[in-house]
Amino acid sequence: MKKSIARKIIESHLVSGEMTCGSPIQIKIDTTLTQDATGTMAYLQLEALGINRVKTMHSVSYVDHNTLQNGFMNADDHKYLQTVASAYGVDYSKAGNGICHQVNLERFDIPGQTLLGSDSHTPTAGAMAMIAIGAGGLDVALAMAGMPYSLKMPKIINVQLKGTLHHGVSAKDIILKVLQKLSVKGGVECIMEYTGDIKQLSIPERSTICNMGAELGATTSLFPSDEVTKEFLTLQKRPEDYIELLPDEDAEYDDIIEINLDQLKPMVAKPHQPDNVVEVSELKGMKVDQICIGSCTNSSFTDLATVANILKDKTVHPDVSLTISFGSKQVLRALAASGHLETLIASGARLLESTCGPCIGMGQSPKTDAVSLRTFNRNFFGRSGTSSAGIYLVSPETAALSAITGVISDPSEAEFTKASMPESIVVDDSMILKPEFISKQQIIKGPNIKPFPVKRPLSDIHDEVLLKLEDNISTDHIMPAGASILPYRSNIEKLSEFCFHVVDPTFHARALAAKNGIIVAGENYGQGSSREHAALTVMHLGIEAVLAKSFARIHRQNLINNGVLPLTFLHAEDYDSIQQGDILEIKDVTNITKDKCLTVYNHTQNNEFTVLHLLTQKEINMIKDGGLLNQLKKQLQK
Ligand code: MIC
Ligand code: SF4
Repeated sequence: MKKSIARKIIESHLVSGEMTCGSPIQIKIDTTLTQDATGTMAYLQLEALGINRVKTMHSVSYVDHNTLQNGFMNADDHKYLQTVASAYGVDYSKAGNGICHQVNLERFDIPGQTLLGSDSHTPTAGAMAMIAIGAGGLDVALAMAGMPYSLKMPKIINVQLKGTLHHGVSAKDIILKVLQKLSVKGGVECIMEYTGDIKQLSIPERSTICNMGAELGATTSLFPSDEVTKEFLTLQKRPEDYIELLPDEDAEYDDIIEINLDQLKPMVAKPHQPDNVVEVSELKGMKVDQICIGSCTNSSFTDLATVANILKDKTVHPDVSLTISFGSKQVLRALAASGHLETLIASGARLLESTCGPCIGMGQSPKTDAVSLRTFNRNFFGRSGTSSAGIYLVSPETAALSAITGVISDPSEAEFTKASMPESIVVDDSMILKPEFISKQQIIKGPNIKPFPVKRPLSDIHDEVLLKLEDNISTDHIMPAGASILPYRSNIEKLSEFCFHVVDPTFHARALAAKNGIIVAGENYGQGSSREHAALTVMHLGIEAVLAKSFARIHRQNLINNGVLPLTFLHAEDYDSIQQGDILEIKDVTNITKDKCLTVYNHTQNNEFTVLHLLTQKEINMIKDGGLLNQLKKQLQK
């Protein structure tokens, strides 16, 4: 068989299983990353596993989400993360060093390796020909403990890029086009492998495309490792990490998609889904209130130097607030050295830290009813912190030009130079602390660090439907982020007060009163972030099962890991027969077996329907034990 790159990497890391589409497989994980907002839970779970130090080739803990602390909570988290990293043999990247995906790309990603990260945009590393997968914190903790990662063998889709990008059209427009074609669930259980006319795309441009593959629901995305990769690694002063990794000629794929770059135009994703994509020309002239440039999608040197080229000798429109967040300290220093930083300051742009910033709602919530243009990857309802605002996702070129004009503007009609990679950069890892292997007693847990909750073993389910939801509910709906909520990521009881808050502010009180409950949802339930907190808070509030038309991959696994049953309707139309408040009984659930459907009896409507659990035997055992940690503890006791 002629092999794709994805197949080659999976094959060389296969621990068990058959590499046929949809079959359960396990792969060896070489490296991991965590970030602070998911990391505290991941390391508490790692501690519970009782190992001495991590068993991966390399693991890094980043602080990039909650950095501008108000109160002691984030600071407590940072100290815990620093000390636990030091105790277990994990590198610790301090706040301000950069966004995890950008720094990992610069300093650690190696072609041909596997990476598991507790952040859904971990596939950014696919730009360096890696199998890089986003997962819940517990899965990452297990990988750090040396256990293989379980997944279903994905379909491998070849995205062939044909032609040349025109002036003003960028990598962001390529991935927005793919999202327009395939939708936010078009990549579920797929790997997107990019080939064709890719030499014109630098590593940061490739990373933009792989990054937003997460919005397709894809397991991961990747590019070959070629001359462009070699140049990038040489610039990063690690040429020894380079290997060539190309697909075999006539490699076999499960599907092929073609994107014609010659015809591609600047694109924009309208509120409130990343696949709600049209050409920028359709919205040309729409007045803009706020523009945010940055995030792990578009904050590289080339992105921000191109922004500076557009802003040169111009000033930001009086009605627009423009912020720029830098991908990393390295990017910021390179912009300073090249003079671009001076241009950005002179234009009136507001410069933020090298962190996620407004992307995760840490500040810069737009004004009521605002139009906010962002170079980010997600525009889910309420994510910005202002429910009435409309978030439009665009390229840095579209964002920068619109910042000057004050209206949505088409960069293919403006004159400017696209920046290329710098000739040289300063490599400075002084903000990455190496582990000192301190004793476990020196791990500092301030009062904000609370133990994580665990579920009781599976028992009969006879509960009220506490919420009935539509399609494409994201983890930002389930467990919102934002500056006032994020400080409680290490305190599930407190965090759960905000569970489903943007959807129904009465949910928390109703769930507490009911003690147990069921959630009913449409397609693609749980898309978006890998935040395990969306499963942990729901579990903490007594939700025993989620019945949905379909699930997003990471969230479904997080539910299973935490003992909550994810059930899929056999006939999607049964969804219509259920009302919020109905009482459902999942018959004989404690005797759940592999490959057998379950029957749900609706006591309120007096009807019955069938649901599928699609669980492996291992997952059934996990659900019966009340989650993976309970199961592991039980095994350790034997
Ligand atoms: C996001 O972009 O939604 C986040 C914040 O980076 C999340 C992780 C989190 O919720 O902590 C993600 O993408 O997984
Ligand atoms: Fe951070 Fe935004 Fe990237 Fe998530 S998507 S890692 S919040 S920059």
